[in-house]
Amino acid sequence: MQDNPQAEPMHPDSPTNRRQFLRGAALAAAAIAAPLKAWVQTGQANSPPFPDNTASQDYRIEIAEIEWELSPHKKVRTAAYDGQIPGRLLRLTEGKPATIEIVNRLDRPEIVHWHGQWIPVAADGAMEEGSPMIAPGGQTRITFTPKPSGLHWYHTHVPARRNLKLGLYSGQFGLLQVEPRTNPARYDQEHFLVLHDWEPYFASSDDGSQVVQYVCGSINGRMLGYDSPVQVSEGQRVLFHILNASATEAHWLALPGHHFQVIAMDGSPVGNEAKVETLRLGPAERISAVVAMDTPGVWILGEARTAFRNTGMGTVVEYAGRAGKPQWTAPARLQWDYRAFADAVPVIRKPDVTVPLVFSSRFQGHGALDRWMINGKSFPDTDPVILKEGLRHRLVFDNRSMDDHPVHIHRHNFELVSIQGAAMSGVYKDVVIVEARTKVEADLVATNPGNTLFHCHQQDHMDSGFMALFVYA
Ligand SMILES: [Cu+2]
Repeated sequence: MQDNPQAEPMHPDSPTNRRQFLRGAALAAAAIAAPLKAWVQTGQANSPPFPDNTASQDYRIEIAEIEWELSPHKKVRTAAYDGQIPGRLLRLTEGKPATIEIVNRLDRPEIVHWHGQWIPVAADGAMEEGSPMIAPGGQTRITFTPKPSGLHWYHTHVPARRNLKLGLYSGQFGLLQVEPRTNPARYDQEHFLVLHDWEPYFASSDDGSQVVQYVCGSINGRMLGYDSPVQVSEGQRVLFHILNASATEAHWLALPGHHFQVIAMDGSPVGNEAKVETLRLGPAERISAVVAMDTPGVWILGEARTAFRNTGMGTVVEYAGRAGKPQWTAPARLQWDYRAFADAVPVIRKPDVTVPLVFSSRFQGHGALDRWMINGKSFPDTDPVILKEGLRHRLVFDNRSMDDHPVHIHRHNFELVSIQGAAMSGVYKDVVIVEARTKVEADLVATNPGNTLFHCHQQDHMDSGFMALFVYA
């Protein structure tokens, strides 16, 4: 494990890459504006934060501009779903057809992507695949059969480019929980946590190119200290379903005195339900983890890095009968390795086809966003990848750049089969962080014909060419 950068212990407050260093500096200054004094009841309870509409598989989503209160001291104007952030939790049953009506009250075209679902192009919600856009003031109705089960989400798929009001910089995201026919998880309560960064702005990185930074962060649309606490009792097992809905930032989470037993990633049960002290979620990644509540107190569940936590990215876990100021203790190190959740003995399979995908960037000059390339070309000029139905395609993600990339495949998932040459199995994902200067291999079995978009989920990267279309032969 020594040679794997994912296993390198990092102090929570030391920079983990060049961009984080830069951001840490800017955020430290911004943090002063985020007082942690008012642990108020807001009425926007953490539990249950969402209406539970299990009776019907039919939903209506309205996209409109709103003013949203992240805290009594911080309001943002943003586009959102159904007047709330995050949008409503949609609970659907696997295999039972659902109809969703989407109304666009904005003055620009929009589109809603069903992230993690293996559904037809017409419903998937990616214009690059050929899904229809929803006209300004228009509406559409889509029908699909939810599959697979697990924690997924829905979000806008419009490019933002230099307009930081658009795409995932906005509040257009919500959770989709697809219930399996049988639910084997053992827990006393279930909580959903959605991370997001707010008030994006362009800043210069140390090499002169532009990157996006943020003034504040939230969990379930509220800054730390301004949401109702997660209320637990000693001895309970609490299942947290966590989504990172940030446009560009990976986040680290910790709950002092507790461990997370990871049971699923991106909605798929993992080969080994390992217990860890810190979680890392790249943009669009999901983790479902059980926490045994065995350290009574009032705790902050938050970004493990102080600069980010101080922008508001945290919530409070409060044991019954305990009161007082929420406590924070930094984890000893930031540690995350997908291989911890793999089968104990890897199942080795031979691919039918190997697909090399080399990621690189080109500096576009001072004050400009880098241009991103797959196999030397930027979208829309990237070469399409040809999939053959029924075959196992080994995707070789070769990241030759200095940035980490959370790469995402639409309408399918893939199984991680190696990281830096070490074989693994049993971890299925639809987003994987390929760290700077590393190689990850993942097997995609082509079972859902139709155009399939592959891209980096970092909004500024996908907008700058980091996309390719996979098409069935
Ligand atoms: Cu990227």
